[in-house]
Amino acid sequence: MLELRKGVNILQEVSGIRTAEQAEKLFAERLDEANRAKLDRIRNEEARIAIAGAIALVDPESVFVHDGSPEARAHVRRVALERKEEEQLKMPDHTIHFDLPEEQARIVDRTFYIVNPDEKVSVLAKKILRDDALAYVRDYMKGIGKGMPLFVGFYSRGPIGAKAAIPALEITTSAYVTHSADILYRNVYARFDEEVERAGLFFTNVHSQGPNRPEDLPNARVFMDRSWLTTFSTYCTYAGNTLLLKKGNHRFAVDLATYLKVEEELSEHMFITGMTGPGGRKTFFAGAAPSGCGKTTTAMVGTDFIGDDLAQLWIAEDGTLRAINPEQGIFGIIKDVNRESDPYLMKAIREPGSEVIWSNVLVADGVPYWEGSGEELPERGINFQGEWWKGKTDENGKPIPPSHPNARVTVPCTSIGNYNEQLAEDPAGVPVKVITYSGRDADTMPPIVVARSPEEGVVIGASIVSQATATEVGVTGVRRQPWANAPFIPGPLGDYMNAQFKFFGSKKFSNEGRPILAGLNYFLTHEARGGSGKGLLGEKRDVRVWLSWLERFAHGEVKAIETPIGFLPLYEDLRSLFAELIDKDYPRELYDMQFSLYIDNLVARIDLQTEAFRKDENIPELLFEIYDRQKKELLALREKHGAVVPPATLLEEAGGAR
Ligand code: OXD
Ligand code: MN
Repeated sequence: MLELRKGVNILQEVSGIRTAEQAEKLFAERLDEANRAKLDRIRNEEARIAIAGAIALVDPESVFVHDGSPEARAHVRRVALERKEEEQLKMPDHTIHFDLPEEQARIVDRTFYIVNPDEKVSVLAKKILRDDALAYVRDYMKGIGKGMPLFVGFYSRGPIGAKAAIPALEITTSAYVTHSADILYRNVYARFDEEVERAGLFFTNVHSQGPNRPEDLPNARVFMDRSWLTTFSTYCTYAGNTLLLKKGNHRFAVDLATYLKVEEELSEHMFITGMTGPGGRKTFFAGAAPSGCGKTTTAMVGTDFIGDDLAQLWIAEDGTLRAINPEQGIFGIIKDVNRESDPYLMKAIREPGSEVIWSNVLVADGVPYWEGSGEELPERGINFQGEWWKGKTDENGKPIPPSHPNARVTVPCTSIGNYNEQLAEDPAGVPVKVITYSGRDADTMPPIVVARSPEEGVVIGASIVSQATATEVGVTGVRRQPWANAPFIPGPLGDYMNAQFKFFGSKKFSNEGRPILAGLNYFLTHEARGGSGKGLLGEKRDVRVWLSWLERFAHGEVKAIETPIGFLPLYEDLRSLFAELIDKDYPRELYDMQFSLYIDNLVARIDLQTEAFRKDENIPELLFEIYDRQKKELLALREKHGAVVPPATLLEEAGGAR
């Protein structure tokens, strides 16, 4: 359930600014003439009250209204340097920002949804009661920005005017956060009122890093008020915790899609990219993967890159699935990024011409370095924990890596060579034909499997499991990661799942427009699949082949083997794509290791998921029916052919390819 405007509006309550008159009085007192004039262009009363409320709450020294002009953008960059939130690097327009050593990722233990009494949230999320959140905001945020500048920014989450785009306010004492927003989001100052009118709502984000001292970090909080579509973020700087236009507002968008736009829209943790197929046709993909599992790399493998992290999807009047990227830049992980696997990104960050904010990498003589770059690293420098030298260890004797595994680069998409700006800016979105779901799965799912029906596709998404990554503080082990969106699903998973079934099963799709849904897994290892080598069975460059096979399949140009878990590719088709696209030999033994069904692993996975989802409430019965059916079919296969069933046997069982 989601009820907007329910309960006390915390920003209004704590700031005492509830009416237009109070807001106007505050502006007259606190804004200089130039900024008051800029703010006067924004007429939406609710937005003016929220902005005034944020000013009264944070109590900054000055207020800067960001009108999106080049001068305003330059001002933000200048203040970021002056206040030492960023430092200039050797390359023009490149800066470095460091987050505190203990805040190198999302602080999931201090991230909460603000809820009203009796409101349920996802079992995978943390919640705080409205009254407790109110007390926190009052006790810790009042006056938190004393002596600091406050930036008021207006952004659109998506191409302005797109059906699924939503405008948002980003109000922060951090010039770095505003600078990041300027790279990652479209400024909508000039059309803010119009966009609020069209979308029917806007998001409000209020942040202050306060004094940014390690000792304040236990008090750091990220709050998302579902009812008032407002976020609060304190005592932190890492963009995943502070630039709540990104994941904070994504969570609200998920909520809106789940409860108020059922069978109309979805809001997903997905990249969007196009592949050029035979005859020059373009086929678009949207793919989910947990943070730190290669979404950015996959997106850039396409010929028409649109986005690397988030997707707003809807069913258009013509029955096609449409997608927009709410962002226009990337906040990408910079580990194992090198010329071979990420040529476009490397060009953008290693050659002049792009604006780049680096964070938490190693800097020596004004040049940033990171692990897995394929370049020689300096022996000394400054990194996320201060001075660094080769061999330096932490207090437990563990070696400190030169750059943090969750170090990032913030880059505009226009700097990426294969970005299709024209399509990415089109409010009509791109037509998506293929949906993929991935995780770091070492032993169970084959590299590609296409769902036999939209419902089975939803179940592939529900069943993602993945190894923890460096994107969340203090998280380890293999975890369930439903739709790779779980950290951003506010309500119960059953509600979200229901919306997924309704959306992908919708009759509004035309035959041509209905997408295929597939699992994609690059992380199978030799060890788990009876190989003689070590580590991963495939390479990053294979991704092009997997996507291209899906492209062909979506157009009905290749046949496949039907199995209990879905359709698998035929060896010959893959072999010729490997040869044609990446000039690589693809031995049959490798295919067999990758595409044999490891029945015990698959059944164990189904059991794990069934048990976990059974503990949750209101999970659609359809999920369990599909698991049961698949399990039965898998056990029958094992009975007949043993625990590991090679694709040739599966083909025979299926009575040929189809
Ligand atoms: C991100 C994340 O930064 O998912 O995109 O952590
Ligand atoms: Mn992400």
